[in-house]
Amino acid sequence: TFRLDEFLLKQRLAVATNGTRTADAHKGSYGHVLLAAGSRSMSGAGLLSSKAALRGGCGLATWALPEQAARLMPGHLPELMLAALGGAGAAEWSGVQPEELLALAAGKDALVIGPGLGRWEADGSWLRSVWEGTACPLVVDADALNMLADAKDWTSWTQRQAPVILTPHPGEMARLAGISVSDVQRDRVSLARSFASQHGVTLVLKGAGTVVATPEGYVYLNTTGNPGMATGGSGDVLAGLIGSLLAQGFRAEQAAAFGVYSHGAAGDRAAAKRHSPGSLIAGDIIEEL
Ligand code: NPW
Ligand code: AMP
Ligand code: MG
Repeated sequence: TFRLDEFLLKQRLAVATNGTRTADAHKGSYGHVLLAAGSRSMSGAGLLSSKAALRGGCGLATWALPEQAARLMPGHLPELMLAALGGAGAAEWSGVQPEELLALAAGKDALVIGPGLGRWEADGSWLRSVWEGTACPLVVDADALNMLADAKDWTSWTQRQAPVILTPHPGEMARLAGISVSDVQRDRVSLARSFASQHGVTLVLKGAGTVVATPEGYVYLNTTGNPGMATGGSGDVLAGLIGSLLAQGFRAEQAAAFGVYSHGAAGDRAAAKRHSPGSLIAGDIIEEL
């Protein structure tokens, strides 16, 4: 049995949020997403997020990454714009000033931050500058979630006008909430609901049966996805997809719920094409979006 504020994410509900394109559409009609993602050893995370963003339907996507990592990337995805930050010496995000990213974020419609970003000393204050300095709707994933968890004071950061979507897997959720992974898994719905309302964020608690919880206390339970998606980069794909939907003007609740549903559905189609779900890789999910 479900409460009146809980919904199952099934096809009819998801399709209701899937807009169609008008005949006179142009790329400016569908938003510009900025992705702060990837570093020298994890450039793939940034590429997967950015490609998923484009497949998610945004008009334009710009992938920001440290200069030295960007040098390795040209040509990998010609549809994508690249922003090489931090100057010639910057190999990692620790060499990029938050102000440089903020300048790039001006005028963008959504910012995805975290996949493959890496960690460094004082990264909590770096993230705070970005969090408080941009008016963009935010998707916070992966390493940026760990920065948030380490910055014990993030709940006192300036309240944002634009929405925040956090996309933790159970390990990241455990760090954020300061509890064990088994405690996270014990009652995922209650935890997601109370965390989202307490912190005024949309929370996507990933894993089998992803839970989406809104600041208002609504909960969506996903019905798509499969264990073949337990493979490096799956979550990076989801972050880019949700950012793409935000950039197109979907509300945070819609972007999270529809993103989660269609990511899982794409994973299910990809798994069906393979003889073994174990052979599924994250790029296959993107191809099915
Ligand atoms: P375990 O292993 O079971 O004890 P981390 P990450 C737990 C980038 N990537 N249920 C798990 O527990 C990401 O974007 C780059 C229960 C372990 O403790 C990040 O920037 C790629 N527990 C960075 O790597 C491809 C679960 O969480 C911990 C769980 C690190 O991200 C790969 C692992 O999480 C990757 O996406 C579950 N369902 N899921 C690339 N190609 O560039 C996870 N845990 O330490 O946050 O590491 O998720 O790999
Ligand atoms: P990440 O751990 O950040 O790479 O995210 C993994 C992605 O794959 C999330 O969207 C998960 O919900 C999904 N996923 C991983 N394992 C499963 C599973 N056993 N069943 C369904 N979805 C899964
Ligand atoms: Mg991840």
